[in-house]
Amino acid sequence: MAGQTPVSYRREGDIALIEIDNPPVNALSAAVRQGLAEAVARLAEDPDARIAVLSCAGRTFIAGADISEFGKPSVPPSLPDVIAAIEASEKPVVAALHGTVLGGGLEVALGAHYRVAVPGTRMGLPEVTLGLLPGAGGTQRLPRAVGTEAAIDLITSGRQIDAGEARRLGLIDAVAEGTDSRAAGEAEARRLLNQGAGPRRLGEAEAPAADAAMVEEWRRKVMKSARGQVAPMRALDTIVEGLAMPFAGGVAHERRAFMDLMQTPERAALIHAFFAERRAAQQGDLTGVSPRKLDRVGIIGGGTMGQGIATAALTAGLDVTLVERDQPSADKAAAGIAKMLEGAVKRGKLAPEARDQMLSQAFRAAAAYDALAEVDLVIEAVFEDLDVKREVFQTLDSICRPGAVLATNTSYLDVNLIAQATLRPQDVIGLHFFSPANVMRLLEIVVADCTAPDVVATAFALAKRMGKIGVRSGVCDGFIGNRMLLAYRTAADHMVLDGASPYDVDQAIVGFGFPMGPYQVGDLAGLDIGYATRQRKAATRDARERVPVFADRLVEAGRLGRKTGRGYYIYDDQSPQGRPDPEIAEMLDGIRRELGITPRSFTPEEIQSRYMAAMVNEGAQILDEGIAARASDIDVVLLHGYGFPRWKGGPMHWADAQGLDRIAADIARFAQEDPYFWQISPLLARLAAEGGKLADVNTGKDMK
Ligand code: 3H9
Repeated sequence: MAGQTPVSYRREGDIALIEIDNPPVNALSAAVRQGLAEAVARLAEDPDARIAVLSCAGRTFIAGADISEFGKPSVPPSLPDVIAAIEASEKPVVAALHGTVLGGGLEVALGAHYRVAVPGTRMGLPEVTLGLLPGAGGTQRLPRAVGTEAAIDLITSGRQIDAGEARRLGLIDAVAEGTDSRAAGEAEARRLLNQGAGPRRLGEAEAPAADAAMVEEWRRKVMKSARGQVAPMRALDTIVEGLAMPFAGGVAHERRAFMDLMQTPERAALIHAFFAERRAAQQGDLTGVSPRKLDRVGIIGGGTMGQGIATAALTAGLDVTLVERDQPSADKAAAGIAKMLEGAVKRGKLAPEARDQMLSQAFRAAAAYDALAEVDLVIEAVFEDLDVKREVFQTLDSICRPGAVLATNTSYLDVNLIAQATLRPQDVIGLHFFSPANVMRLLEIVVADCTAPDVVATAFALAKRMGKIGVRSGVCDGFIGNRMLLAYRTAADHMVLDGASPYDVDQAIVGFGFPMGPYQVGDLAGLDIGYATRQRKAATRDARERVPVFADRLVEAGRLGRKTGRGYYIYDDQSPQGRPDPEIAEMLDGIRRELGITPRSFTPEEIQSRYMAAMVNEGAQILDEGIAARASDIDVVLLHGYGFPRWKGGPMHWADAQGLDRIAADIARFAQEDPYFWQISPLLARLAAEGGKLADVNTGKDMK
């Protein structure tokens, strides 16, 4: 209701109940901060209140500051002031926690005098994952609650802990029974009143010691784990430096660091990534469209991909029938799935009983397609060959019940041609999972010409149920991700032909922030994959296209990457992660001589700018063609499927931040050598000329 505060104050006997109700996650918007400040003032004036319980309605206690307010002018009261007022209260305040108590939410709880949580509550200070550090006293109050080392660990990693660990660390006073956090808070308040307990302020507690050797050790760890980022190290320094000051000085020091980080490109990129991931599911044309029934899933093909998809579906609580060509293959796939589930049990992600139940009741592996007659959705994950896939879909058409969704896991092929193999193309869609499918969060949802809206909605519902991020793509060779990959990989191959070594390229790309360079990735995936694609396209190749002859020669020499112990790198006991192979340089010299190329050197910066320009140019083209609905969807694909460094936000965000005119100028320069490859996307050229941004382009399929 307009004008109504999201914070309520009422009393039960001598206990004041302050409740925040600001769905969906009780973020600390200006109205919540104002409401909290008023509630604390009212508590002071209320003669009948002796203690207060602060709790939240809905699914969670406060999940943090309101991220959507970042970058806008700040509206008083500030969160540090509100928390200081809570802490200063003469009447004790008990924070009653449930859900995910994160960031500013945990800082509010630390400003309260006592903390109690219901089982299942999770807590953390995830600010570094947004390029920030806790800016409302967290860097100074948390160490006073749990000790310096535990605080450094939690703040520099941003990891969440459960109520049990929080209790052991001393972050909370008790884990209550039941699910009602307010009732738990009231019980704690009653107990405290009976004891005659007064306020207990972390801000008045003595600062814990910060052992120099321990801090140095953490500095080394953070340097390694947060390579390329500024926030985690700044957070560490802020904790330690602040603890050497009186509390008020430490908090002021923290505030300055928080404000500095607010201005960084890293903060903008990470918050962009956060909202981009959530925006991907918003599809304007699906408003009011209900997904189809989705309980039983069929999977065709029990290779690594089929096994991963089956594992992800089982873990999501779906019933799974996997079909292989014969019973021994079906049994082998079943064993693989059992192993993957066992891995989840070992990592503590799955209870052994749940695993047993899945394998005995929710899963079966069969050798005949008839087993799929009654499933709601079939995902085909067979060999990547159009004729093979069309045949599979013809069979499915004759077997599956009407209304079943028929999905292909192809990563390149034309989903329209696959759909046309059936008499129900409206039921056909692409679901491109990434390997290992039980781990990778990305799912490209490939919508073909005839795909019905409720089939698209079903695909998004599946993604959500599996805990994956579904990104919609139109049909084209490679969809969003693999099409981009081909473009930047080609730019890398051209540099290698012209004189760079694959090791120079990998190093420069790792230097940019990717976990691996393109040749390391190739070795890991198997070089035969790219070879097969090149062979498939050889007949229709344009004469002006430069062929990476060296890549073909490696495969023809039996060097397929890690699986054969040799690819671009040598893999053996001495160097399991791979070491450069001198034979590669010789081979490349020979090829350059054959092709009449005079080799030249490339600086890391030039390698990065060519690689990125190719990626951005292809992304702009994908956007212009409507294959992706918005630039942020492309960013999500690259972040979650291709190792793009999250703290740079994704290629489209990165390009906007660099300035598109700069990238367009780079492309124009590269085009002087190779006008065939370096054709600038008309959209990119136009935006660069107009001073526009990729982020503002919308092909009209989404809501925002
Ligand atoms: C901070 O606190 C700084 C302070 O130290 C200092 C300040 C001075 N703000 O993820 P979901 C929206 S930094 C605004 O789909 P789930 C989200 O966009 C903050 N909006 O649900 C989505 O909207 P929509 C530290 C937020 O159940 C909806 O809520 N806190 C915020 O899978 C549902 O979200 C964090 O970093 C927010 N803080 O996961 C926590 N949070 O429906 C960030 C969520 O329109 N949040 N929304 O798409 C999360 O990690 C998850 O959202 C959470 C729920 C675990 C809470």
